[in-house]
Amino acid sequence: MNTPVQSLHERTLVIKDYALSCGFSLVGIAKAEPLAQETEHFAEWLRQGFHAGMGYMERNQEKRYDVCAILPETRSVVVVAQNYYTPHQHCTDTNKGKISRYAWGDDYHDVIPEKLERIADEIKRLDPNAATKIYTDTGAILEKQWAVRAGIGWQGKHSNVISRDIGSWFFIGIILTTAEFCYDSPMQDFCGSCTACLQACPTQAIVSPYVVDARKCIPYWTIETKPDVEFPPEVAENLDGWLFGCDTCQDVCPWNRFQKPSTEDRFQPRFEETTLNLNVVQQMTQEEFSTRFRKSPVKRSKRAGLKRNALALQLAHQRQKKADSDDEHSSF
Ligand code: B12
Ligand code: SF4
Ligand code: SF4
Repeated sequence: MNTPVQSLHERTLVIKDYALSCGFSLVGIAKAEPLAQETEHFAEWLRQGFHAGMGYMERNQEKRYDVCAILPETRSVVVVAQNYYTPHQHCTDTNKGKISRYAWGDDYHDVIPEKLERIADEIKRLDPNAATKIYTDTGAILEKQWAVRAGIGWQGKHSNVISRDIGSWFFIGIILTTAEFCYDSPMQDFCGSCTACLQACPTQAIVSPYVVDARKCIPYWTIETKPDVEFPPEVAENLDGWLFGCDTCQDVCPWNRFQKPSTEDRFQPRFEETTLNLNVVQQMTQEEFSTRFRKSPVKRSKRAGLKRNALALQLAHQRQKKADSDDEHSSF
């Protein structure tokens, strides 16, 4: 029979070992306290309009500030990191558009929750009175800030969380619980004087260190906007080959140089493709789109959205070609 573990220290070790055995690369636990400074920064981000058309970011501020507004009497925030790095690269063919690394395989919204539920069940086995609630990009929670507080990593200047062990190619999963554990310390910042991501961003979306303006960020336009929304010229002209999402700021980060491959097979690129032929996208029927992207993050853009993205890239290539040929002629 399973007996509840009594010591807080022992219980913490058991739950951390269990999370790692579920295939997560890192696990940390933070004390559930109001996120005072973080929500101040968040409010400033909203005031500046950096959330673009994501109106949902304006709602439920009390939950972002204090997780007890979600689950009363939450004591602990268990944070896990799911590595999604696979050792493949993008090809540079201009007839193709790049898919962001996180979207090469299955949708993490399908992969991670079942594993989080298993950890939540284990917490309830250890503490039968515990209540739990799981999240992975599914609610009004400042996931990156909790990852920092739980010692998973620090928030890089590109605003993603970076681990010294596995870089930044990971998703964050969260379990709120009323159970008590021993707590980790926040991770210190290891960006130092580096500014590689700010310099590499094709649209200058990292408006100052740690602050991303979604109005300029390629993933916002290629993933989050409705298919009938046109890209502003400064984005359309600087897509840098991205058809869905964008990885440039993480590609250049020195902390991603020695990434370890994910043990989760579901994140392997579907059909070994990391880019898509733009003409093929343009001709895709709804049936082909639904079959190809079933349970893939790419389905979020819808067929019409992906076609809009492909057209924007094709037009950008045409403009570039014309500019190159004009240059050639003017040099005679
Ligand atoms: C909205 C959102 C987006 C938006 C806005 C991006 C953004 N940076 O906020 C868009 C659509 C653009 C986006 C894009 C991406 N996203 Co996104 N997104 C989210 C979501 C739903 C909310 C994030 C949020 O709260 N943003 C609000 C802003 C204010 O928060 P912030 O960027 O952390 O800003 C803080 C800093 O500016 C800080 N700050 C201000 N000044 C200073 C000064 C210092 C010194 C410091 C340290 C901090 C600091 O204060 C702010 C608030 O605390 C989360 C899931 C979740 N619920 O948390 C996923 C999430 C952040 N996304 C994720 C991913 C993977 C991506 C992409 C990589 C996908 C892709 N390849 O295309 C890109 C990355 C783009 C980028 N450089 O940020 C992952 C990140 C995992 C990780 N390792 O960090 C998350 C956590 C989802 C998940 N569960 O895994 N995303
Ligand atoms: S995801 Fe792309 S557009 Fe957004 S901040 Fe990073 S490099 Fe810039
Ligand atoms: S590229 Fe440099 S500044 Fe940007 S997140 Fe990585 S280490 Fe930090």
